[in-house]
Amino acid sequence: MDERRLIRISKYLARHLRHDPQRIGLQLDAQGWAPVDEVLRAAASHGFPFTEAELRRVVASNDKRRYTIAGHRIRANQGHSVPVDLDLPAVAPPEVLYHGTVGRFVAAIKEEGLRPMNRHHVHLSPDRETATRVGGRRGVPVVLVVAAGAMHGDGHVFMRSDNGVWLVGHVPPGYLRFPSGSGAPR
Ligand code: HQG
Repeated sequence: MDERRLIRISKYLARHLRHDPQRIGLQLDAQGWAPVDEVLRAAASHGFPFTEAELRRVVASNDKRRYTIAGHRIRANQGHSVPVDLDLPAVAPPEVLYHGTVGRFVAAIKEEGLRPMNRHHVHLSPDRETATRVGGRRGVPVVLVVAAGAMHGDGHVFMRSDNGVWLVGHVPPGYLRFPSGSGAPR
């Protein structure tokens, strides 16, 4: 199957399973699940038909395991802007996690810490390579080091999504280490 088609389907799923289900008349339940057949029907009736085989292929082959199919239902593993309760257990994080961003956000982050912006949580990466990729979506990546163990010790609740992304409500600036030379606003 054409790689570009899989990416288009994945982006279509992200849009409607994370951000804008109403656009195609889709209803997510409180935990973000939608019936697979309803997703197929809604997409087809809004001008973007794909088959169940294609959908399953996207879910199985997705580079970041963005979606889970369980029984006859599908949901996005994280990244929602619509209110959903993923019902993930709180877990103790490793001592250190990483966040990839770009230089133009650094001054604000030094001031306010990391905020969820349009999502429900701040997303943190388990390793530098992943954080570098995340930051690189927006420009030259700047990788911040997060003292996750210390935060957890101070009572901050961490969760890990089904695809290994760490989630937390907010990271106050005192728990962040910035690379030298990343402070100048651009
Ligand atoms: C920045 C993708 C100013 C933050 C990726 C980031 C990830 C602030 C942007 C997942 C700030 C938000 C999440 C503050 C944070 N002032 N800027 N106080 N606090 N920011 O996309 O972490 O493809 O919501 O640094 O791979 O970039 O969607 O978060 O640059 O895993 O599956 O505000 O999204 O995965 O951007 O990315 P985002 P993110 P998917």
